[in-house]
Amino acid sequence: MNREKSRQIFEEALTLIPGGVNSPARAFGGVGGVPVVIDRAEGAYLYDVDGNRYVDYVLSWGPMILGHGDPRVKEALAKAVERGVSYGAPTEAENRLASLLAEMVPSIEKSRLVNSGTEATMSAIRLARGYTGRNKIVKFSGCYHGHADSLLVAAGSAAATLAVPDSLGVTPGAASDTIVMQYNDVSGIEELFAERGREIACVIVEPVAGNMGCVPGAPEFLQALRAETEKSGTVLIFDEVMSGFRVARGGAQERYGITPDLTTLGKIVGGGLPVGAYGGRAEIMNSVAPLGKVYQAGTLSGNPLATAAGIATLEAINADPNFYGTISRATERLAKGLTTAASAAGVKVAVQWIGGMSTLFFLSDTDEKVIDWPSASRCEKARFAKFFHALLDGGVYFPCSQFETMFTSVVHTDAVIDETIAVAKDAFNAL
Ligand code: KE4
Repeated sequence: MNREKSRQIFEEALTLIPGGVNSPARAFGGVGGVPVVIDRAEGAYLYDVDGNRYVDYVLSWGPMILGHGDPRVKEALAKAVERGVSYGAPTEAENRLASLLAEMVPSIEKSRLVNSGTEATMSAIRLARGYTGRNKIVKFSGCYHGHADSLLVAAGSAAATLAVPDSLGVTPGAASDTIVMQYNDVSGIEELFAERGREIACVIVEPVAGNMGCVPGAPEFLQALRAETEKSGTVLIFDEVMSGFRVARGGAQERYGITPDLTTLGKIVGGGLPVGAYGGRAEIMNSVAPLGKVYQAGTLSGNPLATAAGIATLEAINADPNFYGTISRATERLAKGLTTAASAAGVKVAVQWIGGMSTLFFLSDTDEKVIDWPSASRCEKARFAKFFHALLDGGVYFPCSQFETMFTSVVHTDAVIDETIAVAKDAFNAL
């Protein structure tokens, strides 16, 4: 496949932007080679600057659950831009989006819009510390919650791919109040809370982890988190930036039937424009300025274009009673097709999936599934890289890391999935 123009444009990018990318997750660090420079997108497809077409399983790392170029979102944006781009003052649309969040995620009694998932998690942690008067926070290795200082310890996602779990520039002071535990380890959590529960302001967790690849939280693990945090007066934060509106209409908390104290959102909530949000019990949210003494602010928070795209996306989801059935069926077809193709080629894999999230893990000889960061990190990364490039040359665009999650949209039809499986069969056989 000719990608000469991509190569030239990326060569120039390297002279202007660190690593040529505005986010390390896009740098092909985990797979090698030159990133594809995208020209446009439509439906389930990306088109690069050399005119090549790819079935897109990255979907902007999650947001594009309607597919690219949904007419309802485009119309909402066109109307919004006619009225102005940004005011820095209250708008009715912000009420609409906040009420959609409260309706779709009932644990969110009040919410605050920000501009990214990182801002959402950073703010939620500050709020939990301000509300409880405690300093310690708990996160889990392999989980990624954005790049706030206190969270860049044993992070997953790009940091894991770059094998730099602790970022330079994060001071010992910023990291020292963060306790890192093992995902899905119930006894570890019970022991920690027995010993230190009263010190802990919050636990932040991806209820369905997506940043070590797709690793659903075990029900007993999430139930233990809820029980232990309840007992110790610790704030439980479900980071649903990725799983929100993706694994169910009400996110992972709806699927698992567990109510967190705070939820963080991003990606789909902005329909591809920069929106993050955090919200939860009014009693806690009322501690946020200007009502309370936990400060958080943002020039473009609730921006009219971003809220228009977010509202249009959530309303499109709500208009289709079969939305999540469609998404799950597409993911299941993909998972089954990949598993069958790998087995036929004698390649050891596990496809782990839930709702619109999935990951094809190239398992180590010793593992039969991926349940935490240690098992994820034992996967055959070199094999994934080879498979990734064979797919890419066949016109299929997977996330460029074994530790990322694939996403499906409502326009990933059977024909689109079957087209992917045909390419995957050749790619497995070429390993
Ligand atoms: P952003 O700041 O990138 O909007 O959100 C941070 C974040 C928070 N929480 C979870 C569970 C997340 O998955 C993310 C961001 N996800 C990565 C993909 N694994 C974004 C890709 C990137 O960093 O470019």
